[in-house]
Amino acid sequence: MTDLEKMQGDLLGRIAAADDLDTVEAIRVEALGKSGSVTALLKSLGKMTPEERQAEGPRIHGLREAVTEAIARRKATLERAALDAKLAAETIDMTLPADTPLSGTVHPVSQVMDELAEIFADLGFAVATGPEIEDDWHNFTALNIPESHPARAMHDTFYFPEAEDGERKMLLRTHTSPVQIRTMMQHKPPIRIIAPGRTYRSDSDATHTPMFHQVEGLVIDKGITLGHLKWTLETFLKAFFERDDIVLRLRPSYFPFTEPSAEVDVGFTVEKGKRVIGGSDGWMEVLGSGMVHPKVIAACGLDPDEWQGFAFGCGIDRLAMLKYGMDDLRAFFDGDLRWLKHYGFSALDVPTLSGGVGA
Ligand code: 2NM
Repeated sequence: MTDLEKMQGDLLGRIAAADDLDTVEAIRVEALGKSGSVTALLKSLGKMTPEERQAEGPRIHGLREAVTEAIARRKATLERAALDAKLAAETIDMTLPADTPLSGTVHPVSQVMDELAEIFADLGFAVATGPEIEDDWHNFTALNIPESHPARAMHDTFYFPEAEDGERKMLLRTHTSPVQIRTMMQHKPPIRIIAPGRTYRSDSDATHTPMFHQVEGLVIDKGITLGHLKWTLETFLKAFFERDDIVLRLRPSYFPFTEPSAEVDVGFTVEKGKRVIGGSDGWMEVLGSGMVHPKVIAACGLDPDEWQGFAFGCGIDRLAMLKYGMDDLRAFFDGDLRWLKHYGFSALDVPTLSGGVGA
């Protein structure tokens, strides 16, 4: 074995055996540093005859490359192991009590969800939830949105990579309607639920975030009409905005899952340059709604000749902005503590109908 081979074997052995980054760095300095052993060999090339250099050059450069590469690989392995250990050690149990009690605030979205639950509980509605990762049958097909329907493109859906068997196409739910589908399939009517939660669409600008919050409502019973729908929405909006002068305007519209469908506009007035809900100086689109399509009822295994219903949906983030006078949607999800302190609610301020839902 030549001296070079012995040196290389020795260095690579020590690099492989190094069990922390400091040891690897010490070996690097010792071999490749300014006065390192490999560096000295490289310098010695300058004093050789051209013939010697031709023979020794490739061997010395080969040694340097082998050592450099072994050090880089060992460093990467140790860094990955250190990160894995750190991640494993840094788990946080979010359910533990905070050590500075009540220093945080309730996010306006959570506050509005609590208010919705309170108002609709008073009308006999339960809160239903379901998975945010859905399959394409619950998110689209059951809602009378078949494969080729343009509404699928309209929803800017986040799809997961296709599974090997291509069986269940999975996606991030684009609305909370799959919760209503699951409820209709699992429970015998009468059904009265609201489904609040996170929804996802690949859309991002001043008024859209890729994750947003929706609430949808569903009533299934015998003899349900558009009149029940309008009364329910009017009663909800009066309680939510805490005003009696709420005026609704139902405008014919189209959704694949309702027939007929109506866009619900709410009258607003302008106070101190800001639009506030109430009165009727102008109209603002706030909700979508309609009578649940017989095909949707049938897809859930119910007889549409026996059961009818209405459904509605709206954005929770927008409801919060309208009620609490925030004008930048993106600030909702920035996690800026100053914003949270300013717009957040006290954890002790639980919304109640008697105390005012937004007290
Ligand atoms: C909306 C507007 C109109 C809706 C329909 C259903 C279901 F599952 F019953 F068919 N859930 N939600 C619906 C109807 C949602 O949101 C703008």
